[in-house]
Amino acid sequence: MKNWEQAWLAYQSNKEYGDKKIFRSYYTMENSNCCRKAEEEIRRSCKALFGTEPVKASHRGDAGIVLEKNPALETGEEGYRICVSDSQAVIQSTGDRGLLYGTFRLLLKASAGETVCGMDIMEKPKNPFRMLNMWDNIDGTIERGYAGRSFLYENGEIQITDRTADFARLLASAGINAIAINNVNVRDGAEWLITQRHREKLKVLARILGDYGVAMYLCIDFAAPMTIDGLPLSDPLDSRVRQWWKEKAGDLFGDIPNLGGFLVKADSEGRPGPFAYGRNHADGANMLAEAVRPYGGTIIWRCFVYNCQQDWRDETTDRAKAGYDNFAYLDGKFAENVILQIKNGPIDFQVREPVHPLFGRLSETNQILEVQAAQEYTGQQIDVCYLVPMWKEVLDFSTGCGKEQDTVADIISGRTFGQVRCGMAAVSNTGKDPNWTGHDLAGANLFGFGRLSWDPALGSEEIAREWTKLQITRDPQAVELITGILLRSREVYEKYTAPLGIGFMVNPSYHYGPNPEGYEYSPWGTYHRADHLAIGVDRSDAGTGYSEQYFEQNASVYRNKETCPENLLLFFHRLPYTYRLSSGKTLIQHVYDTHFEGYEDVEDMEREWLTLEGKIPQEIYERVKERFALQKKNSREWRDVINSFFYRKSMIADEKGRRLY
Ligand code: GCW
Repeated sequence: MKNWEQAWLAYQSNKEYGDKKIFRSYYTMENSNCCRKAEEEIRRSCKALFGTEPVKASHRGDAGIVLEKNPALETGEEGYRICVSDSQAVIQSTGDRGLLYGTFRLLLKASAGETVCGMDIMEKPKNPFRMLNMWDNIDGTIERGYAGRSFLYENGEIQITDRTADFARLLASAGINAIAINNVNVRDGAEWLITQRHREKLKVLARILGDYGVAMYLCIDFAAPMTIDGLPLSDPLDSRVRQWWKEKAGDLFGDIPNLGGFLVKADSEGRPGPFAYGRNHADGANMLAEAVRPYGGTIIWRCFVYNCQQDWRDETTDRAKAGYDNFAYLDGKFAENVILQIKNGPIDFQVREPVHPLFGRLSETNQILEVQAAQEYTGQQIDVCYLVPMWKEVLDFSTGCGKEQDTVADIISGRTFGQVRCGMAAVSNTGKDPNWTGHDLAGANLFGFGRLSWDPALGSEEIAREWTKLQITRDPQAVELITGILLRSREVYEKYTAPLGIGFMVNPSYHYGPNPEGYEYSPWGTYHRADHLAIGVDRSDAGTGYSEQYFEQNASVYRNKETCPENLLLFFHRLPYTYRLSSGKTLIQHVYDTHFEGYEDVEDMEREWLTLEGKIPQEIYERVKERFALQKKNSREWRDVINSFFYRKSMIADEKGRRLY
């Protein structure tokens, strides 16, 4: 297997590494599975990095690396302390997973070529849940998958291959500790994952993940009692339904080691849920919570609920408001083992959206922030788009909820309201492609998600740089160049696609490429309502009132077009094309300028990439080169389609005299 097929665990040979004496041998008295995996990783990495086979020392004093539990430390189960002298690295934790995470931290530092001698750190994850959501279907396809087919399933069966453990290693090395293994849209046979039919392989999968400290979650079909066992209904308050889930939970938890619980998409985009019986989301979630409680299980319930059967002529229903309307009033009604999972924004993973207004409102409810590493609306892993800066904006957003620590990062870590079941989840961007993520540079999003969910205070740049060194090259110039591309990629993507927070000008269903009216008259509720004079939906207090779902600190900013951040202007306001922005430019001129610029930026990024030939692994160079050619085509198309659309609507020419069609 090629190094790059291990993504950021590539461990590219570095025989000149100054601190390699540390990696000559290791010592441990621990024998948990996690610890064994840590030992395995030490052997594997040293071989690849330094060409040496470290020995297991029989005396602590002789060893280069020591792994030991230390109950006196305040690391918690997952945290660690790493202390490195000139000749020995001591990794300690109160828990086994902490030893594994600590080992990965030390090894990744060495793999990045950084010195480890003198290191003295104690780190703990800031978020209890750091989870990946696979949208893999049991037939082997992946919903919104852009890196090939699924490596978890084929033809209706779970696949256990070398990739399974490799994936678990990747997750643990980035600090990810939970995974939902199937698509939240549970259909086409995936309903049966919770039956005996798949049990043996499910147990093996759970064990492989568990060895790396990754808890396994299953997405379930809310109507499973009907689908699987022919019950007449799936009303969460019906005693037969409750009993069915209790037995199901007993069966699953009794059999499968390392099962965390269920992730549920209910009453959303056609999935069944409690609404059919006049019940609410708390009724639904709590029923399942009661079933899994005896086993310490958790129910993660998604808040992506809205009317997807809207009539475009209806101007009063605002999809952006739906999440809040469906869940805010239920605060305090959910069982302690229920977590609500909330997308970063109120619509759907657009390149620019405001932060979801539920953050800060749920003071008595566990919550997880959901982001999408899969680049559904951000270039589909054809265009480069490093998402960590966007996720950081969300995490750093001050909700104004009245507590001293009021950012999204504070809330989802439990600092604000004292919750313990909370954290972050990302929709995975992986598949069967040898490099895991299709676009090699998309590896930075998966790694970045793990690192950021471990510690939201890490910088986008530091994560990008670390990832580049691990996965692509340690060559300092190349690292600077690639980091530079990553850091500006989202802004570039934003420039050539839908402007000023308007979103959704994409091709229906597959969501790649421009189509300004692709969703305009559809039932999905994502309208921009452009006419010949103006564009946008007034979501202020004078319009749909969406801005009023925020605490006053933010509501007052959003409801006025003068104070609304410009990159969200068309999300919150309906404005004429002649509206003047703070730069003095008209709105329409801003659209033209950013679209011409965005395309030029892509040309620049491509030009820079081409200078890397011979400096980085050839296969990576070639693959990314190909993607840049496609991105250039895509960005040119976006530029032309968007500019033409606005020109044709407004009939206002470009001030700079560039040709519009
Ligand atoms: O972004 C939308 C996607 C759907 C997805 C849904 C969701 C899994 O287009 O494919 O379904 O969101 O998050 O549930």
